[in-house]
Amino acid sequence: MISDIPGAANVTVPADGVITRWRLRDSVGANFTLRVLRHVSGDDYTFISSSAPATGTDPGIATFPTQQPVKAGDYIAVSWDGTQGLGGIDGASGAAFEAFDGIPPDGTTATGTLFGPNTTEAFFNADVEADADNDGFGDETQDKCVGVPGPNAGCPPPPPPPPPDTTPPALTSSAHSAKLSHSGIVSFVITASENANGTATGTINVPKLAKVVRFRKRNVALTAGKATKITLKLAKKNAKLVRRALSKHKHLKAKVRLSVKDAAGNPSTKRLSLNLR
Ligand SMILES: [Ca+2]
Ligand SMILES: [Ca+2]
Ligand SMILES: [Ca+2]
Repeated sequence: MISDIPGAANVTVPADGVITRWRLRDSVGANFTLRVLRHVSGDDYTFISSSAPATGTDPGIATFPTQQPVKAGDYIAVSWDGTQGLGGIDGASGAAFEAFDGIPPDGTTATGTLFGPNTTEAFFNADVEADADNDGFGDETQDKCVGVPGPNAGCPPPPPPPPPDTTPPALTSSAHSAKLSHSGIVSFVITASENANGTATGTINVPKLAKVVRFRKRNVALTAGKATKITLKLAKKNAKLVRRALSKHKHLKAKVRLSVKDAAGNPSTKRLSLNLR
């Protein structure tokens, strides 16, 4: 366990931010971790965080990604379990370090032993990036949404999907009567609360003839909130028959039925009873 101490400015964090990568040089073995330490007093330091385990390269420089928030004045250190060799240079002018027994867990405070000055300088360093939105993602290379905090690579979570539509369209019409044209057409106006598609049809009961005549079924497309005129048409011979009954002052009704579904498939039916004139 090693950490250079005050005076070795290259291992104190200059500003609040996030460590985004770190390096080992001429180091042998696996299970090195980069530690962030916060000075308490004297030789006491609190261990704040740990990188993922890393394997050194000797000779050479090995670089590792990490994501460790830091505050100005924090220290960095390297932990290892004793089987590895951390690269360094002995007798470096001004070099000093604190050594800790074992590998203190994150969140604990441990007391180190000071070595130096003019002792070993260890070969490790780290890059700190600003984290202006304080989301733990370095703003230069990690944060995909700089200035907006969020847990997904520095971005806010996507909005939740809208709840499924389980409400059928509401159909309204104030039509109570309709004129039957000579060609056998009736029309009326209907409004749906949301876009809906379906069919319209209807019947006219002509009691005198003991006969029910039927309008041709037709497709309807309703637009949300828009009054839509629906026309239904009788077959030619039925039109003539109903016109004749009407002309004899019979009271006849067209029973109209609309069956539609919204985009989610929720069905809705509307029945109208129209006095024919
Ligand atoms: Ca950020
Ligand atoms: Ca962000
Ligand atoms: Ca709906």
